[in-house]
Amino acid sequence: SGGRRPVRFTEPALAARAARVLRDNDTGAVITAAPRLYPHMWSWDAAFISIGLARLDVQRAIAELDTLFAAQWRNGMVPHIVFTDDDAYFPGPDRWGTDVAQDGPRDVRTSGICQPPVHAIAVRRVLDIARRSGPHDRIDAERFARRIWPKLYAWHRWLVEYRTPGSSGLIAIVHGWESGMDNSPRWDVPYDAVHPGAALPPYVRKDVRLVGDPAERPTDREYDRYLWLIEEMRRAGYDQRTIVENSSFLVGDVFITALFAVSCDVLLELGTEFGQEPEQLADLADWAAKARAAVAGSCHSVSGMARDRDLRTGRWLDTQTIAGFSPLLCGGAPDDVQLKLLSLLDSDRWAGNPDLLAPVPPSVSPMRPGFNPRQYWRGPQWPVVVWLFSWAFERRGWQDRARKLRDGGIRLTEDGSFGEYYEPFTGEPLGSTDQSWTAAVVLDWLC
Ligand code: 9WN
Repeated sequence: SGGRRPVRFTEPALAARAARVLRDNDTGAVITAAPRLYPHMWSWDAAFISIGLARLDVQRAIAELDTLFAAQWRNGMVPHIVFTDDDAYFPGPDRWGTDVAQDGPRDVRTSGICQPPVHAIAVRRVLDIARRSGPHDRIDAERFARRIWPKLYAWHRWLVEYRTPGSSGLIAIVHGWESGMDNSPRWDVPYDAVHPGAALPPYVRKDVRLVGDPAERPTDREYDRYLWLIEEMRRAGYDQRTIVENSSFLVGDVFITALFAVSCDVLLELGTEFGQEPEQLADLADWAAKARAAVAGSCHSVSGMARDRDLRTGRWLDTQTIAGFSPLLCGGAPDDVQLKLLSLLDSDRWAGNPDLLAPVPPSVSPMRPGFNPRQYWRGPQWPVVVWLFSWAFERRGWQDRARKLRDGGIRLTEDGSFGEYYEPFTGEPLGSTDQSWTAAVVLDWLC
């Protein structure tokens, strides 16, 4: 592996490079997710980016989250993309056609789906950092937290109102992009049931031209399905009830459900501190408990791994991926299940695999058939996912484990390229470089 990665920056040099990536990706209005491949604001990227920004400039961190929430739909949904006027990304705002949506925002163009609810976590982190950085930052961040709280609450309420159909208690997604793990093998079975119709308007991908090797991106077959689902939603006028009722893809996402549980906890803590309405606080406690129970209830009786559920067929999806460790993020699984998951995580099937350059869990187990070390969510390691587990472990009081993941995350990224994802054995950066959220989580680890 040394051959491919001759460079190892010292921590101060790495932090300086990370800060430069965030500055360079700043258009003045938003920090784009990546310089060429992703020239817009993405929802969960913006949350992580604000955490990194808080280490540099609390005002700028606040502005980023304010910009995202200015694009919040009137029904509460936080859209997965807020478009800039750059047209280098496909599908752009015209293809999404959300202008027909009744609930869409008026002044900005957005996509018509959402992404994982990590925003309360970001607000909490920005506030904590600001409180340590000085009285002005503290006052600004407290004002901001009060101001954004009702918007966060509305976003969480939207997920409960529109996205917990049926009895599984899992939060449902209507497109793999909503999971943030687009082409994860988690979605292979449900995508097999998506049949792009003849009415799918033709399109030309732009992403494959912007990466070193198109094989690092999803396939054309996958893109046909991604685009077909957009077509279905467009035809439904982006009406949520219609979409959840009819779309050809409806899956209970266990990873989102776990993040939702812990985000509700965080939002409840913030709301308690800032004296928000008791009824709303009670809602959050209730939503967190239900989400946690749904995650625990999804665990496989033998492996202990948490599972997604295809809500169109009612079948559990047994594909083992990083999402199987979701109960470790939010807690609530029985002790024996939790122990099983922790030892699995440490084993050679996951983070303990001796061939990994950095001992952090890949998106899919290197021992699983179909594992692809170079393709997107089918094998590579993703620094943001490592950050989420290290953050959650710290919160749960598992300091040693949190530290190990943080150190592994630095090992993975110390070449200073800020890859979108990494080949787990060689540490080669893949997808985009100078990816904003990678730079942001590295900054958070280093400060
Ligand atoms: C589609 C921006 C986003 C991330 C996702 C990641 C990737 C987009 C794409 O990039 O998805 O939303 O075009 O591949 O999978 O998690 O938010 O970084």
